[in-house]
Amino acid sequence: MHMDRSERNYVLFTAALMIVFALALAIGGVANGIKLPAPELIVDPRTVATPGVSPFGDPVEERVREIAPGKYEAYILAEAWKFSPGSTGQGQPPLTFPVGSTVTFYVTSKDIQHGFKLENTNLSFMVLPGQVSKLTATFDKPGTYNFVCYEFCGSAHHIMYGELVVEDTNAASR
Ligand SMILES: [Cu+2]
Repeated sequence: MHMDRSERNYVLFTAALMIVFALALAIGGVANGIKLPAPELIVDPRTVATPGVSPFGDPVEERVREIAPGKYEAYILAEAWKFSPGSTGQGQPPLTFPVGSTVTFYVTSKDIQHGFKLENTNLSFMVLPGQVSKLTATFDKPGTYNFVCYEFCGSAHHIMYGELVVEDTNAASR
């Protein structure tokens, strides 16, 4: 089969590019430890916040729970335009953990697509109605971290943010 030289070059270039992309994925996943959030659970966005149906229906103060010493679960419900808990600007309690805690976040939306991005960390994931996003992180530095919705979700998207406080327990007991 005759193949024009420039066409062959394009085919070779494309094949080489795919190898480069595959390597970049492998390096990103293995060497840099990038974890993709998997949909943990499929839920019905219309009922997910109903008490008794899922942890997202629990009283907002009880959605952050210690499951073992230093290990926490946080169930955060996103909606236009707040995170519950977390959105202190809209009357929600902040997410509070002692320093050194390992936290597994479970986040879902009860209306439209939102995002969850914790400032100054690599913690970032999309929040979709109907599925629960899950990601685990450890907080070694005390301080207040803000998190924002990074998917445009309507007229008040810019006020959709929350606060995560990592408390310095050593300083408190001194
Ligand atoms: Cu949003």
